[in-house]
Amino acid sequence: MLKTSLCNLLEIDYPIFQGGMAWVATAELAAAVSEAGGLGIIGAGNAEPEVVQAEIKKVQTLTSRPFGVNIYYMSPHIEALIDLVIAEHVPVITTGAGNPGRHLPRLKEAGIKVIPVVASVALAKRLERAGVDALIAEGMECGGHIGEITTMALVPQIVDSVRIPVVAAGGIADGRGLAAALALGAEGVQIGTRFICAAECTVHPNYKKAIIKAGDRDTVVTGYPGHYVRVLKNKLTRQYEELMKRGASAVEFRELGASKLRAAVVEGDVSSGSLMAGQSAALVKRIEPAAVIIEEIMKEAEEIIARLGVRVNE
Ligand code: TUI
Repeated sequence: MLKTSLCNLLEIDYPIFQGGMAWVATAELAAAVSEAGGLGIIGAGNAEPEVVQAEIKKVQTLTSRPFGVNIYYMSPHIEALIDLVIAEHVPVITTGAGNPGRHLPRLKEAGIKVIPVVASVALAKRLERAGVDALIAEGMECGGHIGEITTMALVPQIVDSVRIPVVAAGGIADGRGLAAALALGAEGVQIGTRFICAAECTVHPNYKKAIIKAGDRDTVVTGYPGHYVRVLKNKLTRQYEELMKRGASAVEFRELGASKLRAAVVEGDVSSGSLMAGQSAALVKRIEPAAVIIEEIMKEAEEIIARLGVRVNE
């Protein structure tokens, strides 16, 4: 059976993280993924600490297996969230859109495993020196806030630069992606978009349908330098393109973007909502339980790895 150092480090059965997506990755989804043997992760996003606390408590009632919380470093509640994950003995945190270095001594002292998302070699090296447990190397194929380097190019560069385990993210939705990530030197994968279509994911059904309908060219990157976001094309993204054409200010972009993720997730507004999704959306074919998704990915990866050894020796 396919096991990696990541499974031992985190005491999980399978080297699969579910992305800690803001608004999307609620307790129901995270608990289902953890219960199925992966690492379920609650997405704190910009939520108030009380809301995140309730989600943590809910996961703890639904599963006794390890889970994580993703801390989005542009949140106005960073300090309170760090206090919260320490107080609640959250086993693992992942971090995004910033550098968690200043919080590491306290988090490590509390015994929390810290696994930051990085999109560059420089930050990967700095965070390894600062003492993080593993890293998620996230390529620009992924949904939401993105860096500039593709998964295929970024993962091996980060693997070569650090000694701690690396998790690959961006563009991965099935067993082929897991097998490829392992070939690049990663110890596991983080998957977001496919888990949006998990039966346990609480997003509006319209959001799931839009992902299932998406084809290869249906995502687009919007935003401005330093703040690029990948979403499914719709009326909102056409409005973004207008802003880009006339060189609008960051303030105008922010105003257009405000509350749009909530509109997609809660109201199912597929026209004016921000339907964050990665380029792997086209690989997502149906809604199915998280446990089935994980089983399928593991089975497919194991078969590919077994067959590859034969194929290259023929
Ligand atoms: O964080 C993400 N993806 C996200 S966050 C998000 S929430 C949101 N909501 C509304 C509008 C915009 C965003 C949606 N998607 N991925 C993790 C990630 N982190 N990708 C890239 C980075 C990153 C970037 C710079 C990590 C560190 C970093 O370092 C900066 C520094 O301080 O050195």
